[in-house]
Amino acid sequence: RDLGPARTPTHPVATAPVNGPLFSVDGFVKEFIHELNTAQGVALARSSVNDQYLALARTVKNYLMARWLDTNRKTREAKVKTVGYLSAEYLLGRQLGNALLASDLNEIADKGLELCGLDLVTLRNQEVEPGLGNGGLGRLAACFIDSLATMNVPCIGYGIRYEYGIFRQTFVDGRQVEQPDTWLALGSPWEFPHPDASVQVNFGGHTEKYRDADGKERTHWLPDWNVLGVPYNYMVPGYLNGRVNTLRLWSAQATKAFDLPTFNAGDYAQAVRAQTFAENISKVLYPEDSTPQGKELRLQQQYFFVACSLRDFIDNELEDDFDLHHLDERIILQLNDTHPVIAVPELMRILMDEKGFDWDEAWAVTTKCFAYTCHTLLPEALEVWPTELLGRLLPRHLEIIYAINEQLLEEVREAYPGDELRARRMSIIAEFPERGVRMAYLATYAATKVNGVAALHSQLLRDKVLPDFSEMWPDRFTNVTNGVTPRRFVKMANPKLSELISDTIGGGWVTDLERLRELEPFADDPDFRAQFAAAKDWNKRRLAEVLRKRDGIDLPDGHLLDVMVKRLHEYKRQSLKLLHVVSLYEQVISGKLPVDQLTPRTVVFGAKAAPGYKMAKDTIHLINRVAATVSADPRLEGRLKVAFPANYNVTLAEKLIPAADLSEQISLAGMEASGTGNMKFALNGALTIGTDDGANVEIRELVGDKHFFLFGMNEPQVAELGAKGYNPESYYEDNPQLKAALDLVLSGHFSGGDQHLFDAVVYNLLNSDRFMALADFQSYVDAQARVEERYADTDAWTRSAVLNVARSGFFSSDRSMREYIQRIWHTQPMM
Ligand code: T68
Repeated sequence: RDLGPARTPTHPVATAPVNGPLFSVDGFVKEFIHELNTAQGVALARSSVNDQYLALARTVKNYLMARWLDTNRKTREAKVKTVGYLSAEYLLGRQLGNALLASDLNEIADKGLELCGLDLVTLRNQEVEPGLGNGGLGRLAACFIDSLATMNVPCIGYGIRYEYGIFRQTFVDGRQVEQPDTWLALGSPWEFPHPDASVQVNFGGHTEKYRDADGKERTHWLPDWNVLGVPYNYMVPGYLNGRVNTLRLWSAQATKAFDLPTFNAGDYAQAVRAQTFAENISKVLYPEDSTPQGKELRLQQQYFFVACSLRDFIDNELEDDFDLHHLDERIILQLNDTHPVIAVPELMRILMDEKGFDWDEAWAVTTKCFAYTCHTLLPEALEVWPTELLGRLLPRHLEIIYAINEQLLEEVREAYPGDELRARRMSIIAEFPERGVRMAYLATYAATKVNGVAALHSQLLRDKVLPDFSEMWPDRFTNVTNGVTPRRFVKMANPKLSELISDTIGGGWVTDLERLRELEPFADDPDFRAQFAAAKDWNKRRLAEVLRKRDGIDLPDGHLLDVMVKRLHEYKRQSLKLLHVVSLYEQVISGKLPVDQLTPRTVVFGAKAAPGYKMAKDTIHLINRVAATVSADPRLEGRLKVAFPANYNVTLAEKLIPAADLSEQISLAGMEASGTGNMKFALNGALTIGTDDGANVEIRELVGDKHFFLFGMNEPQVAELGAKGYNPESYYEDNPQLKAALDLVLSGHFSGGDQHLFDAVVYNLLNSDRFMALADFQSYVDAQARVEERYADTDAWTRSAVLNVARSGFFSSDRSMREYIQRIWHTQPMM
């Protein structure tokens, strides 16, 4: 980036620190109207809600601007170590509410807008959330950068500015239909593009050897095409602390908008079309959660953002004369799953081919600069890139990966002489079903630390996914249990509960969540419980309003609100929840259960399915059909309702989670790495019904068995049953309640008499049931009976809910960040 000659301004205004608008209602109104008039180019009287929203966003941004510039300057001057968080996904949620909170502008904005005849809530609802992630992994990245800013830790989040984020889900006749997410269409007030700071990224071609001036053999990559990465900066404001970190997302642009030879050959249209090809790279987020499809464009995306980010940090964040042998003193690059792992050979390439390091020097630096977080246990979720593809797209990187692998295998053979099987097992290069690069192995070998995301997950990662590596390098492995930001998911999403908490124990909990413990004694205070319950009711009424407007769904009063929201995946077992619903319904309509013995309950599902995941889409269809049938059946007398609002996203989560009574966390034990929704529910006073899986284990330990509804097999039992041979049909034959539920689906009751519409879902359960839903069915139903019993005793329920809040402070992402800092990153907060 060309910053031009040094400047020596003489005007006092040019040398003064940047000043934001005045922190008062007057200052706010002035700035708002100014933005409306000069940036939007409209008068208040003629402005649309979108004009007003954009002007408001820019106004708030202007308040944060001085702090941002200040943060950047101070960080640069201090030359401290920065966290470079590398993530292909950031599921940010709406920005305005968070920015208002972080800058303490809520009250001023509210009053100021009122004086303009406008309503803050209406303007907030105008924002389209940037859905630049699939689910938990992307949302975790967003929580982490929020915590780092709040804790005054220098961090740059690096990622991709997808033009289309996660698809918008609609239902047509109960089936999922995907619509493009046009989040940029109405304007993007939160971003700062810097086309002048674009970075070139190369692809393809071949490599050549040559001798440098010292006679050393060196390699040269001669790529055959390239694109530009344009950085877009976003503010990441800390909570009331004056720090504003940066999220830098890269957008792909053609290096040459125009192909002159083609034009000269007479094809004008083709000459311009070259542009679209390059720009495809950041066009769309892959909606595949947990099952990467190995598509070429996806590898292009991964290399694209990682190459841009490394180049940006080295060229623009470090001093010109910085000695890269000490790179690890200035950055730690956190690999958010394997998606950015191509950064490892990329850094090796830069150091060797561009900076003249020899192999050992480059490897010594590289291995100090990376740490790797794994987010899964599913074998199909571990990325393996075919060498054919990788070599075609990134020939130099494949060479480097082969060389890294040779070194790894040498180390293995030295440590375990004669154990050739082990060497083959640990090879970064897989030979079957095709030759491929195991990205998790590459990451594990290169990283200083490898972590799982919950205690159980980290243990299973060591024992089952990477046993050879953890045996050879036990100290490299660690656990950091995930967390969630209390700013967005409690303070912002649950204002009534937040007010009650602050009135009771003061406001310090927002940045020191363990202080929620101080609420424990109030669980026995009837007055406090009444206020707590009142906040829950308020949240339910707010949700009812949202669902009525957004989805045309009516939420009945006084129901137990039973919520299962997460990606649709077989391992998460939405089908188990559905079987429970169908079973309750079946028992009532068959006369086995008097309707007045049914606890009034509304079950809410929210889930997107990967567009190519047939079983998941069929399950969505079935849920919708069951929802329609059950909710319309007069025999249920409004005592059981199933709601499935389309397009579950962060914005809806912020309304749904605070209203929930019961949190469904029912994955097969050993399958959910952590979960983070589970934490958000507990912190908002929902009780969990869950398996011993992921972070559920830790939630249960902390809130106590009495306040958590545990069911199902644990991980060793799952392994044992699998080893013994699992026969789902035997559960169907032996359990009349389960049989009746499945038979009702097979009868066509939910499909207008079509007896085969849901064959795929039902026979998958009966014949294979990879995630053992039928094995856990009875235990789940029994646990639901315990839920109903507790719910019938309002005081006992509320007491448990209060204790869930009071004992869940551990699940703040601030705590997660503290652990990364102390055990993995060794960075310092700035004062
Ligand atoms: C989730 N993973 C875990 N993956 O499933 C969840 N995958 O248990 C955990 O709490 C969370 O990560 C945070 O650690 C994902 O969300 C993906 O979204 C994903 C996306 C692309 C490819 C593979």
